[in-house]
Amino acid sequence: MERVIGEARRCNQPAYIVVPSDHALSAVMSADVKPIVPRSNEVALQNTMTIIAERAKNAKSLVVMQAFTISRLGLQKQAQKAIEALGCPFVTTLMEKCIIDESHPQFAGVYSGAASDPKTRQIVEGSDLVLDLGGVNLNDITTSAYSARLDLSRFITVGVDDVRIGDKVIANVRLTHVLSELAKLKPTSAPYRGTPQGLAPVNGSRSDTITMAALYPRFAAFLRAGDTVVLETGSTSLGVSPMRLPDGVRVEAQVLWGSIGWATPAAFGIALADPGRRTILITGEGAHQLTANGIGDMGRFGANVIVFVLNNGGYMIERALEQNPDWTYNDIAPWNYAELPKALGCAHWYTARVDTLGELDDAMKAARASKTGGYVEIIGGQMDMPPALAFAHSRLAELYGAAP
Ligand SMILES: Cc1ncc(C[n+]2csc(CCOP(=O)(O)OP(=O)(O)O)c2C)c(N)n1
Repeated sequence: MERVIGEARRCNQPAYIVVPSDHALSAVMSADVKPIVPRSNEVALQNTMTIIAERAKNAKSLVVMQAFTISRLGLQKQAQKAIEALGCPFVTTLMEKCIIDESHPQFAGVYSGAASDPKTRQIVEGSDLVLDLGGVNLNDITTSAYSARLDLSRFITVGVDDVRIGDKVIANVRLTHVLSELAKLKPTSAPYRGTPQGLAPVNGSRSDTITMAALYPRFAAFLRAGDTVVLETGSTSLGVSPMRLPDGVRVEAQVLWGSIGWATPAAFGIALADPGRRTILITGEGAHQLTANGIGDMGRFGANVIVFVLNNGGYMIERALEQNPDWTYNDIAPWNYAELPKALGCAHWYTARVDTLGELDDAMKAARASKTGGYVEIIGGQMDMPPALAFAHSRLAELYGAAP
């Protein structure tokens, strides 16, 4: 298909592709095909390592940022070994959480520009050398509306196939090989030790309505080793991502592309691909409306997913980031979300619609215990934002010249 599409573009003419009707039955990839990692150019790899070792030795401070490519390529263990050999702090961004457990003593927090914990921000922005493993994507979301103060001349970016040092690019050097070489380095000083952080305390009493200040610590407390949490673009991903999460939790998010509607069918696919883990979907109701039929597929194929839908009366993140929060674009049809699983054939799922913290706590327990699937519609305030979104909101309000 790619060849034909390439030809169509080269000739600037239509192309015709016929797909055999039994194509869908063929294996996507035969089980014995292993992805091939091309070799690195040995000289280029040695040059790279000499430069990194020299820069790391001379740097007064060094920090590692890791990109989502590390987990895509299954390089988590190698990255951890490299970070341990370097002995320096490491941070993640909103897009690449939990690649390495957040209880790791060298973990220094989630970096998101001015919305970061001040200590994390100082570690990243004050570092002489930032070693970017995998090619971190610094976009509007990961930098909290471009509030990052990063001097890119202090970066060494180890991409999947090349290394960028200032203006210089060294080609044909693979990420996996750089990580193996980094793991052989001897730390020049005692390793960094961050202040171990527990999970955020769960707050509020049973009869309280559900605020974001009470909701996100509950999500962190709810998640456990063996869970894969799928975060939809919207206020929920900005609420969950800065939270310290338990070890053994995996996070799937697509901050860079940010196409809403992704997370519901993605959770279905993730649950099918790895039934040994429990898949938890956390989505806003606006994004969910685009692809909510994916719930029917979960029921049909017996994927035991727990779905949390935050119903805050429309597109809150858009209200927060636009000049006029009341634009009609942000209002959506008021569905009865908690009734969707039944309508979509998930007859035995646990479902609930919750307005208070007590109801939420009970629903979380019952959804966790369900052997078929769980669906919890959480009623939230229309402009009750998690801190990272409130930050971006006030920053943009300043730019727009309106009162936050
Ligand atoms: C396909 C697509 N359409 C529109 C957008 C713009 N957009 C980003 S977030 C969002 C609304 C999300 O609302 P909701 O899921 O209810 O989450 P909330 O922020 O309210 O919690 C929209 C419309 C997008 N990112 N992708």
